[in-house]
Amino acid sequence: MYNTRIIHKFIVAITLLSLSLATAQASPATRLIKRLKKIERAGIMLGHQDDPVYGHNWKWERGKSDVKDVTGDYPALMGFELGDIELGHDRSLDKVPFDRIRQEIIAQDERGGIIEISWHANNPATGKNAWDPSGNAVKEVLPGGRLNNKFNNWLDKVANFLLSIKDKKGNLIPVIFRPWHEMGGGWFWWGKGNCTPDEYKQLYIYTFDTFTKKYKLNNLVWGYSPNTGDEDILIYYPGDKYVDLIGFDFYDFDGDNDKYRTGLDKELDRLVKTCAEHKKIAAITETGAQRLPDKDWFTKVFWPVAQKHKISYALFWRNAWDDHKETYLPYPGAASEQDFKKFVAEDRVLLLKDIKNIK
Ligand code: BMA
Repeated sequence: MYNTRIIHKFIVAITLLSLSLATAQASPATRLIKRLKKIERAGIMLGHQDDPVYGHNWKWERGKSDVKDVTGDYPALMGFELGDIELGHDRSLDKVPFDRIRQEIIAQDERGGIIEISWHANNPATGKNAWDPSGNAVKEVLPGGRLNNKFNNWLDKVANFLLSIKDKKGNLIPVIFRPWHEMGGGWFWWGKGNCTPDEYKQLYIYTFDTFTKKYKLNNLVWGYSPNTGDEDILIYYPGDKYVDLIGFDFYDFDGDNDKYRTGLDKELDRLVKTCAEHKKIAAITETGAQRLPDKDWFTKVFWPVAQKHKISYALFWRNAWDDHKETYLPYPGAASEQDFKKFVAEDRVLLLKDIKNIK
């Protein structure tokens, strides 16, 4: 009897030890994927783009956030943007210093939050911005194309930034990375009409292989992030091997709440189904009602629909200080401030405090 108990304890100890060794050895990305799945059971994370660097009527202050000013807490997830880093600039296309972005990524990780990264890369064929679709750029940046060297140099700049985000112990900080997003619209050089679906897939896979093999980046949770529409959302899907998360970008741009509600419900339905079939995490990777025209939008438009679906997070787009059209979350004094407080008080809406202890 005595011996059996000792043997049993020994087996339990060995099992626990090997489990913790496995966790310690797992890559930062694998650990983040596991964590996202745990958090998903608790609810939907609130995300906000560029949250701690500027807001509706302020910029560059440290420790400030429109979400925190209204709710008392930071969003669970923060989005950051790398556009213009490929040109060797010190600041992003939204004028945020990349050093500051690095510091905020480290701070968000330290406080137990999650990070998502987007990249509105300039058009390598024309030198204009991401929204210039001309020049056959996708074909030209791929191996054999005349812009392949230039593009490798751009990837090098992005990879080096992603290799520079380390915690105090020197470990790479895991982030959700969703390159070449909204490819189903025609507005980006990597989008519909400007390359074939096959060329798009090659672009995504080339980026994936370069980052994971050449630069050994093991801290990226890869997001495939189409916009919405009637087409199959998997037209440009590079394959299960290259994707951890699928999320769409969908906005309430024209104040037509019914259109947004119906669209969101339909899109979430098919997203969640697709993610279940492909064993991927589901998210709304960009959303919001532009200019916040409706004071009850969060509890009357967004939440009644979003709460019906199993998704990891909803990332609300930025509150630009210099362009008030770009306002997607309330700031102190906004008409929807009280409604937003009600919304975040919902048990299944997660702020930083709700996730920081879910490891
Ligand atoms: C877009 C707009 C732009 C911005 C870009 C990258 O959706 O908000 O003003 O420059 O994202 O953040």
